[in-house]
Amino acid sequence: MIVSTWDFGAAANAAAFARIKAGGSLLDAVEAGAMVPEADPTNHSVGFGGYPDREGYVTLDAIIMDDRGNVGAVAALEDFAHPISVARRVMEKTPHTMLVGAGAHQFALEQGFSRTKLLTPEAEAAWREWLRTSQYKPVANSENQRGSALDHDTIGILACGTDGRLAGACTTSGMAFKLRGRIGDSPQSGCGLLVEAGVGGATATGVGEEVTRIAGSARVVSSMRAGMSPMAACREAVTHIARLRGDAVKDAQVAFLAIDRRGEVGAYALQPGFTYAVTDTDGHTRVSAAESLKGAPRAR
Ligand code: SD4
Repeated sequence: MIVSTWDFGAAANAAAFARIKAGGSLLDAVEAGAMVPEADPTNHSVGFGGYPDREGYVTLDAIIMDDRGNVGAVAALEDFAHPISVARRVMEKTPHTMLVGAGAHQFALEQGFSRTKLLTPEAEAAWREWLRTSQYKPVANSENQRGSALDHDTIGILACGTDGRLAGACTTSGMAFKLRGRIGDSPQSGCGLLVEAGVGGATATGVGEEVTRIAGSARVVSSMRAGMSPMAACREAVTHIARLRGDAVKDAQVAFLAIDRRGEVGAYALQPGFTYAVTDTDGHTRVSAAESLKGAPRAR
């Protein structure tokens, strides 16, 4: 089973599924899946074509992990189109779990990755337009509204083998027009992503600060460890954020997607509009709308 966030998860799942069919591991699969939106210039907040920070720099965050505590991540990485692959090298070639900024950049070069200009003319134009007002107001569900000024399209992808083994990846350029140096939940283990052998995995999307405050994915996995279903665990984490943050999150989107070791999938969001893609063991994909605290899912 492969699950991933938002409508564009369907294309990522297809790449991940193909990788497994070709004999790849679960890690190979989630990396291949994450690379799809990273390479897509119409996706304005993963990899190439991502919206920049408010200084005009595209900075990328990514994490990859298996279910045995092997983790690699990069944050605030510039000039490389596939941060997920650099994150995997951090996991496999260093004793560390995360490299950031200039050090991550140097490491990527040393590992043989080629530099790429990430700021596309379209993203630059959106940034210049944003500079006219410089208003920072994240828009809920902009992931599914291509071209909106505050587009942000994180992909979190989880794969569960027929033997219950798990792997996950999460990659993003973060919130559009963020402060320079800002790092969200996505590359932080236990925030944007966590997978644990014998339990399951969870990933998050939406306003990363709200996820980081509660170590959201770790919370979802803990709830599943304690016996909750993936859906109940996601709902518990969202409810906790709403209770904790009140009015501060009234217009924000935060969503969790989880899978347990048996392949049961669940998701829950703060606002309606969060969608996720599920690919089953036969390779069939469906995109579903998650239930939310603030109302019914939008009809699809
Ligand atoms: C972040 N959580 O950097 C990411 C953004 C995101 O869909 O998920 N966008 O805060």
